[in-house]
Amino acid sequence: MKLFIYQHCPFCLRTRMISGLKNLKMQYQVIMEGDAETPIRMVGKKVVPILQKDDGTYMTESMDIVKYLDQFGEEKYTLEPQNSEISEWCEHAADDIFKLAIPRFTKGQFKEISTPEARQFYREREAKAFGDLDQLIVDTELYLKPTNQSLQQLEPILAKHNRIDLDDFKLFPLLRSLTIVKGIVFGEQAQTYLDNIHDKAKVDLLFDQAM
Ligand SMILES: N[C@@H](CCC(=O)N[C@@H](CS)C(=O)NCC(=O)O)C(=O)O
Repeated sequence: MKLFIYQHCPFCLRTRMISGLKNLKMQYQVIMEGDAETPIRMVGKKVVPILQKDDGTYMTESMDIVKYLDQFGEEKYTLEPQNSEISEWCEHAADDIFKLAIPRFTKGQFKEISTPEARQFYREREAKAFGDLDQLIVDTELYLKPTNQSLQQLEPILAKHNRIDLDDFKLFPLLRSLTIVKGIVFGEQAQTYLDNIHDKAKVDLLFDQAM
């Protein structure tokens, strides 16, 4: 099977996470930002992630791909959540997390933006969605403070969270996105959570390019 992804993309990360957790034999292809032709040829629209199954057919929608890939192998990861706290935390924290992570993604080292044209395309795409990206960086404190507070609230929730379930495919990509943000303070539980899933799923964190 083959996954078409952007390296920075939290939705793509969901699919990389399940593939890694399950040790699936997966090929990866990074689509360049600005390359509309490749995804449109496969699925009729410009979107990632895209899974190409072994029979050659394609699938989109990250959570559908996660559930599909969980069918392989013994151990199951897409279990129904035991409580709603993680999902509620994600909903409450996501806006500020994106306002911190997205402008930094546009400056980061990712294959899909490894040419000046692709980076420019990505900056324009995100500016359309999030507004002035430079201003978001200037306003970092506005989003950093509440996000660090939210991370403190996450600690007791993670302390009693002892198995991977569906909500982790939302939470881990959000926390991984925050690893590109200088000044973010992960509590002990969140740091352990990040390290564990990073190890088990073999997906990269972004601390080395925090800015
Ligand atoms: N609901 C989709 C959302 C995927 C999505 O928004 N992907 C972004 C990349 S982060 C995208 O493809 N944007 C369109 C583009 O690249 O122009 C999913 O969960 O897979």
